[in-house]
Amino acid sequence: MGQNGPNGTRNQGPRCVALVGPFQSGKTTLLEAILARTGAIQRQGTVDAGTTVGDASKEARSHKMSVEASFATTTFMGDSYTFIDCPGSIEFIQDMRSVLPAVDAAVVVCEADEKKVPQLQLILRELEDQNIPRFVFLNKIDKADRRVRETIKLLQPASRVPLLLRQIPIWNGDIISGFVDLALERAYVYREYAPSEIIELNGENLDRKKEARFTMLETLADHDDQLMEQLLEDIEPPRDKVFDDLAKELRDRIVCPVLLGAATRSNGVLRLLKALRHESPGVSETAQRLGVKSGNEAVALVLKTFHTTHGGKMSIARLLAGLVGDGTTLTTSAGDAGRVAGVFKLMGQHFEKRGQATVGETVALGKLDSAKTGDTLSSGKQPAAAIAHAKPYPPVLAIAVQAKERKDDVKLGPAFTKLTEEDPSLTVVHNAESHEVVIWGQGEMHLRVAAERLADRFMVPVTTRPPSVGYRETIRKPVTQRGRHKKQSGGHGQFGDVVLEIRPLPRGSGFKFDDRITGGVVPRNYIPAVEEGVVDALKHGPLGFPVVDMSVALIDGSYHTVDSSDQAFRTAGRIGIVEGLPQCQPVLLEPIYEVEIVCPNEATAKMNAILSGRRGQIMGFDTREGWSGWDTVRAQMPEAEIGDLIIEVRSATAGVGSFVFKFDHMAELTGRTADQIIAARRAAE
Ligand SMILES: Nc1nc2c(ncn2[C@@H]2O[C@H](COP(=O)(O)OP(=O)(O)OP(=O)(O)O)[C@@H](O)[C@H]2O)c(=O)[nH]1
Ligand SMILES: [Mg+2]
Repeated sequence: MGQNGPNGTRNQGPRCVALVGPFQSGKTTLLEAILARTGAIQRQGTVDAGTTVGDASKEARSHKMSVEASFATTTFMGDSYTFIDCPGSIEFIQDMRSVLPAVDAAVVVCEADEKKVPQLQLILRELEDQNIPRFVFLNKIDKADRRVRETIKLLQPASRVPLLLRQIPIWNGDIISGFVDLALERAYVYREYAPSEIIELNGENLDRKKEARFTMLETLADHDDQLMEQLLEDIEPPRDKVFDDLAKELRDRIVCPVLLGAATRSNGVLRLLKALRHESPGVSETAQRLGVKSGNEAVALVLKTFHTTHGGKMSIARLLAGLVGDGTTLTTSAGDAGRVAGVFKLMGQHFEKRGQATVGETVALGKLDSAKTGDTLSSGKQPAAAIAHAKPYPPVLAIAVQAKERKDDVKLGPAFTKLTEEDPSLTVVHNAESHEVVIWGQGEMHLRVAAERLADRFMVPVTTRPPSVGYRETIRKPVTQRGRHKKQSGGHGQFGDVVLEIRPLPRGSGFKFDDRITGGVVPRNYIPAVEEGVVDALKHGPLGFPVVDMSVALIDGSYHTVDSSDQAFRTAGRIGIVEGLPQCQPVLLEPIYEVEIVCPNEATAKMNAILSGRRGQIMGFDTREGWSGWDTVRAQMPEAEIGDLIIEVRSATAGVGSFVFKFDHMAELTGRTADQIIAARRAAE
């Protein structure tokens, strides 16, 4: 037993705690309150004024929302704590997923808002899957207009384990003026920007406390027979025993304790910090959870790669074993080694050089070129096995980007590398056919911020537009066409002459070339050139798109002993196609994808409407496996309609719906839509 707290919870080393939760629930404000309360900052800033540590980046300030994880280290009662303020928007959820493996606990910042329950469920699911002990901090209690117990009932379906109310509010008319801590059995009144004041509990509040405390103990007793017996026999369990149970059941992730507060007024913050101090596990338990052995060899997980404008690349990492100092050589699991150039303390965007870091600390490590978000680093001779395995969610939206100024073209490649190192849920694809560089990401804001970051952080201003769709064209009718190229220019002339039989092929066949020349009317050695000319002409059909699903047979032709050449036959082949295809009833082909949407089931009907509005064909519904209250909708729909589908899906699902898609087949497209696509293509050329 530790002397300063139950369950030996003192001296557990530096902690690392993630602040997570639905969009705009108050995480950044809570971090601000924690930093102010622990003296790391002089004054509590606000998100609205753009003065917080968590949202200090230019992008976060301009959108008034968190768009990446930010880190701040502070000291509370002699212990070091690093808090990670995670963005709430599902579009930026990868930043949360990347840091979770290495944290000791998460504080899930919530509010009493029905609409945010699906988001809460999504976040809790990540914590549950990664086995992270978690508290709920029920924030914005200053705005509460319903009983806290009702709020818990509302939120409970989002959690697989019981939400354990361990504080109840004290109402003063319509507002909450304080709270009772059910474990401590003490009552407090809130004071603005100051620790709450202890008050005497009496009358009705005393009765409510007894009842609520009993409910809390009953839940704890579900996993503690001795406590159950005490409750049945009406024996008051000792306070230390209750704290031990709270800590144990939190660490075993079988309950999720709920604390109350208001981050803007710094209410409930001190109790939250004390709960973290006494009840959350420390680094040794976290290392054990991850299978990291303690010892002299350093093992660290990179929570985020960050490219500072002046200080170069930083790897923000939590040290799970050993020590790291200036000059320590660290190796990634893939075996790439690098030397640490500087260890830095974190305070949002601010990095401060410091001495070596010890186990449990979360610091920035300078200049590890080959390390990136999610990597496991070690100082041992053998690379350590990778700890984190969370693969990013598949992307759902794309934009094509171009450097605003040509001179910046060369800077784009390195900027993309940095961008995707920092955020693995972004991918960059070069489309050779359309000559476009396409960034794929998790939503509109995610991509907008990526483009802003290219400009602000990596100094390459870009223009963006929707990426082009992979249209093709094909033919419906066969034709036999001569292609003749004859040119007399001074001395040496050019002569090539071919007859091509052009035929449609079934969907998905691609292109076939046949040589059916007899009697050497076109000499062998020119035939590959004919094929080249044909293939070249097929890149751009009469409608403006690559031509597929057809065959060309070379059936006849003639040559000239002096004037014929590869070049001349190439041209003849091309002419045959250019003149032949328009007579073959060309038709547009559009890519059709199979799309699988997941959404809370109250939105399923809306998904139907969205899909039919986008030329989708619904293939089936199902309940989503392992997700109570969610559905899966399968459909086939044109690529062009998937383009911005996510925007509609998100707005119909309070931000939580998503989908995956894969190419299925090409389908003929005629009529007005086809005419518009062809006209747009012509206009663009
Ligand atoms: N009334 C009230 N408002 C709060 C409280 N905490 C935060 N807010 C407000 O809620 C809004 C969102 O706060 P943030 O701290 O940015 O929330 P967040 O969870 O960090 O948001 P994202 O990171 O974008 O998901 C701001 O306008 C805050 O002022 C609170 O305790 N009471
Ligand atoms: Mg925030």
